[in-house]
Amino acid sequence: VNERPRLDAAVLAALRAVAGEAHVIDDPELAASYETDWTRRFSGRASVVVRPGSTAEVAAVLSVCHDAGIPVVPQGGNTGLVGASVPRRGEVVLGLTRLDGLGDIDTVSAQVTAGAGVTIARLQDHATAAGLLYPVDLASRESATVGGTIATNAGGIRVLRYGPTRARLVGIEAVLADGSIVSRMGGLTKDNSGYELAQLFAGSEGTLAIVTAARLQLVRATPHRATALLGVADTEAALAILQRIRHSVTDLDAIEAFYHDGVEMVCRHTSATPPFATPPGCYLLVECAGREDPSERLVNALAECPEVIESAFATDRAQQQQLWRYREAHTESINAEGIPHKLDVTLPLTTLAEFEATVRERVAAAVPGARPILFGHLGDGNLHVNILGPAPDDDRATDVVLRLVASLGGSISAEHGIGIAKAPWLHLTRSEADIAAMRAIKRALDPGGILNPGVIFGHDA
Ligand code: 2HG
Ligand code: ZN
Repeated sequence: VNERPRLDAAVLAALRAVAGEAHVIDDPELAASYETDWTRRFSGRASVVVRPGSTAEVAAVLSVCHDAGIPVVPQGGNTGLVGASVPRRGEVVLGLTRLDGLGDIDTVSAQVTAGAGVTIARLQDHATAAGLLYPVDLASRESATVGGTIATNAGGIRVLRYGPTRARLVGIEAVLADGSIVSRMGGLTKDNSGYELAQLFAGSEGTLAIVTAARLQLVRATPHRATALLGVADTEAALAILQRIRHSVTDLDAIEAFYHDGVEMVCRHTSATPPFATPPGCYLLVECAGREDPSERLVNALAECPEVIESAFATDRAQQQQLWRYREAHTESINAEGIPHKLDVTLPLTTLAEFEATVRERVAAAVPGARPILFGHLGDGNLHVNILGPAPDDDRATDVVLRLVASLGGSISAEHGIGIAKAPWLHLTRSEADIAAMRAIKRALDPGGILNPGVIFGHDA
């Protein structure tokens, strides 16, 4: 596993001719950061890391790999959490961060063309400077890229209002397994002329095509923001508030939930002070954003909610960021305590409280001493079940959690994808016919199976 697999000399020379010496990396130290994922749970050796600088170069690399039957793992910011962006079996890693072209904003259509390697933070700043908003937002914004977030159909904290990444996509440029380029970047909002490839590639996790650029729809800016952190008794109470404010409060952007154990851990790792003197069982972070100040409406709406035990409001950016830290620092604090099993799951709102109440004991029964930490996007019914304790290859806790999710009508992935991590459990929430249809698409577009092998369907599939 630790040996660097050797590429045929002619293939290596061809890759060097395409991308240039400097962008074909096989030096172990330089390659290392491409070979381990963000959680440290997944790692492997790449035969080589290739960093093409244009769509044409991506196409040429794919063409070389296709003809030689060499598998390729595409990688953007390497912030994925399901093991899909790092090599497993000596694949070529295709680093896409050099594709960082960012076009001028077309203010008439409120659209922009961005290269796959543009980071979400940079895209957001670019939109904001033009008085617009790129509303896909997630804690990894400084590293996560346009291409990676399309490949995973990333969600984040504002899905409630704006939908996931696929809702932003009005055009795509991508390279297919054989090196051919498909490009529909005209920015047409309506275009029913056959299969919609942009939407097919969104969420395909690098298994159908390599996204090299996209045409993205922006939205109106919402410069006024109001944020509330609430302490409530439990998930039931949080859901009651969600139900009440969801339709009554306009401009609702985010409704996030987390728990006492998570906040305690975040405070330990970030040296923040706990938000409330008496820790509540459950925390709810609610944010509104609009063209006018939404504070009063938010405060009034929450005053009508008897479930609120504690509350803190923030209207200036620094205070808001402080409240968000309790939520967003969960991921890094968990990583500081160990190598987690990360289970991003979604449930119908009708069974979510039952899931939350049951999952901890199920995990404890499966792996004594295992520590589940839950948080997530309550407004979307999306919980991130992080489990510390089990060894990286011990799947017992994962198995009980994903089976519980399936039995309660949920899905084993809400926004992170299936990757390598969840491939063995895909059948729990996708039917045989579903999987057969997906495989047929995969075979049609990538008959040699060179694009991100093992992802979604598993290695032996
Ligand atoms: C988030 O919502 C991300 O912060 C990461 O989806 C979740 O670390 C996780 O499990
Ligand atoms: Zn999330």
